[in-house]
Amino acid sequence: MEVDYIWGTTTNNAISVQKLEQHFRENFQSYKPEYYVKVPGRVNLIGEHVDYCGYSVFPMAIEQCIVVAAKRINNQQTIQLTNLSSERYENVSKNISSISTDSLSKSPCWSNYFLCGVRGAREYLSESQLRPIENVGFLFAVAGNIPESSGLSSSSALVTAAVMATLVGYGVQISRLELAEISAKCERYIGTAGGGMDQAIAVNAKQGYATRIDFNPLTIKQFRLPNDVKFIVAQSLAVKNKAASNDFNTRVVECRLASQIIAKRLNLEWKHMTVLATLQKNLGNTLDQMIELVHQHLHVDKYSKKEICEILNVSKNELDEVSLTPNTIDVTEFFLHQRALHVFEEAKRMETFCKLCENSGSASDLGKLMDDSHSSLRDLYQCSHPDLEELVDVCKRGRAYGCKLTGAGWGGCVVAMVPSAGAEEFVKFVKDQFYSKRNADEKCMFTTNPSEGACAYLKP
Ligand code: ADP
Ligand code: NG1
Ligand code: MG
Repeated sequence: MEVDYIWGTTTNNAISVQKLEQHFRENFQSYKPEYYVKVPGRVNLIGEHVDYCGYSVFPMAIEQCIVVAAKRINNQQTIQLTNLSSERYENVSKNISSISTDSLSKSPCWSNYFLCGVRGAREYLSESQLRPIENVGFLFAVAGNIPESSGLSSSSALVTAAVMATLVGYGVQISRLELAEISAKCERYIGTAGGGMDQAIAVNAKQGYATRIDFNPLTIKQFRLPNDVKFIVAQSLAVKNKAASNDFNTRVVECRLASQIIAKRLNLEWKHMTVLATLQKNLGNTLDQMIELVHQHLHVDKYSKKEICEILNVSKNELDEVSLTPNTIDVTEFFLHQRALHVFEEAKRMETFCKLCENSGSASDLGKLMDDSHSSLRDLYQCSHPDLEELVDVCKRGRAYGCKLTGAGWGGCVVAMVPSAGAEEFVKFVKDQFYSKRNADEKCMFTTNPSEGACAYLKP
């Protein structure tokens, strides 16, 4: 009997390559895949909602992943897409050279995430590289077991897998850092103004390690986690597609406006200060000094668009152009003090967390930082959800050292740090207290083992 290779082996819904290959053949006239690409999801331990402000993050890859089975087709320009979950994700066929950024931002449907990646890969190529492959099309079949819209970065695994599958098919070599950067750039075509954490960890993760990611320039440093604790991810069961509303981009824009208003108050070139870390760099300040500036220059009450225009001395149209995204121009109120305070304090927590990991700090100190991160996300950043709050409460009662939402929030998952010796008891407690009332099963929770980053295979 042929061996079936599976990915995401410790999870109940591991991906079977046999099934994916069979699906590929059924949908694509009995052709066999030529190669495979696998890209993992991630869980972020600390440094939440700071990457797009230029601050560092501390995620690790999870075992759950996106797998793409692929084949090049000569003498045609189409790309054909199919998904193993065909009841949820319809087949799509598209001319490869006519993927427009306008059409990608119109709908966050699954195929548009994939096409963002194909477009991003093609933008990376020069005219002379594109010419000989003008008449190369692709067959792609996708399978995934990352819980979707749950803060574990299924979207970026999908986009990054599409970039890789396209470049591998074209025979183009690329460094991991470049791959992460182009994947982050092209995922923005879907409409979310994310910072690049998800794609950077998906590509650069190393088995057994958490990764510190710094931006501008993108740099990666691997860290061992304490071995007497386990990190457990649990779904709140509330889901949130980040590109389907303007909540995520509103936070990005609030941070941008906070940065620009402080810059204006300090007589700096405010239009260039689109990112809080750039403002800090220009001022040569410490994070504590930045926190002082938030208290001095940003009021706690909401800002209206009119007030912001008056402070910056611009028209509404100019503000739309300089500071807002297409889906935030109709937002009427902005909370700048709270968002900027979260970012600077979270950046401090992330630095402390890394130092504690390096110097064998205590689990309770690490856990306290995770708890503080969560409180700040709930109260200052307002990106939690009532079901997720109930889950955090259960995790704390189950004696987690620390627990926080992971990813963008508004639902999704929490990550809890628990003593290794008490992990089994913890899982049982959360099942009893949270999942049993919801008739949900044990697939909703898993212990994470830091996994390897993206790979391409000729055979699985
Ligand atoms: P996440 O927190 O998981 O990144 P997003 O809202 O950013 O959530 O993206 C979720 C979207 O990604 C889904 O709505 C779907 O369009 C796409 N997606 C994720 N996983 C898959 C998959 N296995 N197959 C097809 N599309 C997927
Ligand atoms: P999720 O929830 O996985 O879509 C988002 C952003 C990250 C980061 C986190 C919050 C994208 C692709 N991802 O993740 O860049 O800002 O939220 O820390 O925009
Ligand atoms: Mg996402």
